[in-house]
Amino acid sequence: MLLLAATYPVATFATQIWPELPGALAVAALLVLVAGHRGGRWLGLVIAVGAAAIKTRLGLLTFPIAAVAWLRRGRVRGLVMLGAATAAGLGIGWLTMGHPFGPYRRLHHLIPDDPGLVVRALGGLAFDPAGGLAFTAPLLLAALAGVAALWRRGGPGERALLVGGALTLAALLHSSEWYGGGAPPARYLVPMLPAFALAGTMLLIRPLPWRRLVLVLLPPSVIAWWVLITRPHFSVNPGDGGYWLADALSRRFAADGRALFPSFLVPNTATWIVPAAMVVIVLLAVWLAARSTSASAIMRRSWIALWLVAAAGLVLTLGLRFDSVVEVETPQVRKSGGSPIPPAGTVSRFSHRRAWRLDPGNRVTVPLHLRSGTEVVLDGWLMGTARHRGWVEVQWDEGDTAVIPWRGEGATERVLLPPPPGPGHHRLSITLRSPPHGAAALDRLVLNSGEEPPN
Ligand SMILES: [Ca+2]
Repeated sequence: MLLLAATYPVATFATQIWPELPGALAVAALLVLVAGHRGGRWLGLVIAVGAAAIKTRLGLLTFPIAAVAWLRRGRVRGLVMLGAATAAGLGIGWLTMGHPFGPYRRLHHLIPDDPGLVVRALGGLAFDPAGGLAFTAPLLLAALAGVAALWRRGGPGERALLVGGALTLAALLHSSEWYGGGAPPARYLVPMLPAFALAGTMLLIRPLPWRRLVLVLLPPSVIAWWVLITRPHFSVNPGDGGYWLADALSRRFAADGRALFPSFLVPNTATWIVPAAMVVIVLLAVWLAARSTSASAIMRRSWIALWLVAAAGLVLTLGLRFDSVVEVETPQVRKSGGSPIPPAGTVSRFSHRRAWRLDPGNRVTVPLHLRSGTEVVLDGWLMGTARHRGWVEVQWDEGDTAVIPWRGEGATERVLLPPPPGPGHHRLSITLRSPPHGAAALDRLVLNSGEEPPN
């Protein structure tokens, strides 16, 4: 319980404006009420309606639990009361927001219709660092292994909670905002904390050989709590596939850190490889712990060493991997002037084409790790007078400056840049020259290895 209270997400959301923790509290209070055998019906109804009045979505969790107390005292009366309470909850939404579900959602949104989005939402809620559980609350993800036991051994209140959790999850699957918007990771799952806690308890009370290994999963939650409480601006999801740790690594090591984190908003190779690797590692650890108590003890004792080795491996990979596509707007690129496209503050940045805007005289410096014989192509588009009279000044490291004409009116203009001085780590500076009222949007650098495979 202490672990749950003192780490992510409780200790983070407790300092923020989101209604998720009051939701979790309402759920916990309802569970206590329906666990008793008498009374609590009216209070339960008030809590359920109150939670739905704060946020309609919370009603999906609170009404099923409140229903337990009413339906066991007679079906007809219970249904009438629940119907009246549901109408009251929806009525409050209608009065305050113009529609029972608020301005964005409608009833048909409860049924997802895009299989690709369903996969992205489920994968993201589990593994996206900026929108899911794996990187900030891995203990909660591990607790899911106890859901079946909770269903079997729990009372009607716990089962109603799981039904409400499934409804809430289903209601997220239609939405490209499954990650909770600009919130800390997995915001929409936070009201289900009592379900995670009870499912986790189901694991801890059984003498499973690997249960004490869960200690290994504690550091990410503590670090996430500490970072987000001391640097609250990191808790705002940029919505562009970024994540504070990936971005800090990018800046610190002048390399593409985002390529190593599995974003489900801006999918990359890591989106499929990293979750698969995590699942394999966890299954391997469970298998080892089940086979040998000494292996389990060694893993448990060396939990800090395991994390340090993982962190060292991450930094080493960052330094050794070669770039293939580098987005110019990403954090490792040093910007001397210019502005982001779309502009700062744009919601759902992942749904827009993202670039860095250069006005005349502005410059970007891109750190690159190149294979031998790499050809560098700049993708972007031009605006204003730069479409007819634009140039870029290109410089590799401290070398000579090459001036290259860059003109055109296409949605994507490609320009071949001078060859790099050789393989390895280099810095490429690009400066825009154009008459006043010209600008260029630098989208990405595409690095084609010179050693094409023979056809
Ligand atoms: Ca881009």
